[in-house]
Amino acid sequence: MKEWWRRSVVYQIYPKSFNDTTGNGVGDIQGIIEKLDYLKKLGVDVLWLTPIYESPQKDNGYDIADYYRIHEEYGTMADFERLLKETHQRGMKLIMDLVVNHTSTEHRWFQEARQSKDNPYRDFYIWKNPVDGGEPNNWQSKFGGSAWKLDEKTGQYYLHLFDVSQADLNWENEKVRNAVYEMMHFWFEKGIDGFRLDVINLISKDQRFPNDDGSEPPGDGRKFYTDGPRVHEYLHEMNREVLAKYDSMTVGEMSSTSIDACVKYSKPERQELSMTFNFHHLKVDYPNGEKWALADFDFLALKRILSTWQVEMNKGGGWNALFWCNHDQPRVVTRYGDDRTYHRQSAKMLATTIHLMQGTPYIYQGEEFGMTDPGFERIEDYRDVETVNFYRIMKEKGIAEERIMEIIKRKSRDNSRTPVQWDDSPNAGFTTGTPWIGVAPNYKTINAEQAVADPDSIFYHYQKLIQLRKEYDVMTDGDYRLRCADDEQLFVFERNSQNEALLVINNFYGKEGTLDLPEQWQRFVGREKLILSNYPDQPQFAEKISLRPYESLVYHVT
Ligand code: TEU
Repeated sequence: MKEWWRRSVVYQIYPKSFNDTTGNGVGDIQGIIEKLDYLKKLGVDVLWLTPIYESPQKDNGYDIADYYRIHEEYGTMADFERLLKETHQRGMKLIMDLVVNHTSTEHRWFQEARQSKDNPYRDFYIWKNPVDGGEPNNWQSKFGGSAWKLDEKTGQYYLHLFDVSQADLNWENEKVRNAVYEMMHFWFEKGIDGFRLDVINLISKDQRFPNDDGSEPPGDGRKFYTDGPRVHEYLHEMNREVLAKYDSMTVGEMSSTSIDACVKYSKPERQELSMTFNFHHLKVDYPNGEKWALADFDFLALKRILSTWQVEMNKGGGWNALFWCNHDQPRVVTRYGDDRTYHRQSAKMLATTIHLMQGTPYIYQGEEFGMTDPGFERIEDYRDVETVNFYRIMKEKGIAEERIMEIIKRKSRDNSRTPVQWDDSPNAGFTTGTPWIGVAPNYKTINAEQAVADPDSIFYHYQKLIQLRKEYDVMTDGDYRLRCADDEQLFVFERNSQNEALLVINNFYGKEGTLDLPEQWQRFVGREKLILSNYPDQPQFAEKISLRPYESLVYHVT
């Protein structure tokens, strides 16, 4: 079916932490195969694997050394081909992660390029001469420090927007683009169903490479490469040369982007991508836009941002990827919900909020049964390169260890990278060995086995959300309207299509609330049908509706 991905629900697998069958403490492909029936039971349509290519693992696979080989800790190409076959046999699809803004500095191309200035691969990367004896400009890496590294051998700097081990590819070079397209064909010819494209909106840099004068925050140079000058040209070329030749889906990860850009990336007529991830709703707890600082989340800003993206993307003809969690973000039930008293109610409410919007929903491994942040207190418990870099930079600035660890505990990407909690056995059933990162201490009470055995668990709420998406076209095709915009506790919105409508009511806080039913809905009293809730019983649908802590209700009317 054309554009099957509009009606699909995607499940993101971070293989390193998913399921280990060899006892080496690292998840593997065979471990994914052994959980396919569990994923089929949940009801997801598409699996997204984060990178499984050969990699030195400095950034857990987002530093690729060979796009054509499987990282040995995860298994072999034969294992991958078996996973793909078993996934398809269950009626599910599989997409891979495409990381082509940069490669590992251990990639053959970079190893060649650094040999000499006239090496044929030199222009696969971005090299600049020193300026005033130092870095070519003041751009900063997203993992801290300068975005330039001096290569002593040739006396030039190379650009790395992420870790120093991740050298940015030069997309101005047609040979780079053709090498990427050739590699994409290789994976499509194996039978995959699409790609998630890593920071794909960063691939086109302003070729002047100017200093950032700091006139616009954060002044780290990102305005000179984010949604850059030729990015749409490149993506349209990628679509023409590769994507259009397959019945595929693509989702672009857009770092620091804009609504206008995302409409352009995902508007079908432009023939670029299917949909986009943006992160604006996951920065409402970044004081002054700063990730590595603490603030409670701004609920009104959250409602406003999510609603604006819904309305503008719908108006513009774009398509949203809907998500709270991924391998870079803390677990949403800890971040925006309550992972203690109202763990179950708040997890279900958050799931309902995002799945009832217009777009394609993504579930991150373990989210479906309410995995939480692990609460690690010591820097020795962390593995993430971004976290470790932040820790080092803050220590160099003389910030107190206690303050640094308080921030890391809330913000680290490792919060979502602890092993999936399968059951209450040692290491939560993830491995018989020593896990590469610690297991969250609450695995004995929060695990998949317990969830599948409990009809009222978070797992079955996600299963129901997926079933409703198949049953009610309005969940996919309906428009979006925010109601009660100024309410500081309730997130109320409706979805309307030709002959049906949904009213979604979410109490975002652990206290009672009252909804004054929007006037437009009072005519439906007595005609409504409750299709989803997160308490065993439900309040009466009337002009005033009393809501319990984190209570979430979805009404359908025709
Ligand atoms: O993430 C892009 C990115 O900017 C993330 O690092 C995230 O926004 C940031 O860490 C939030 O603090 C992609 C991948 O998802 C991430 O895992 C990689 O580290 C990064 O690109 C480089 O490939």
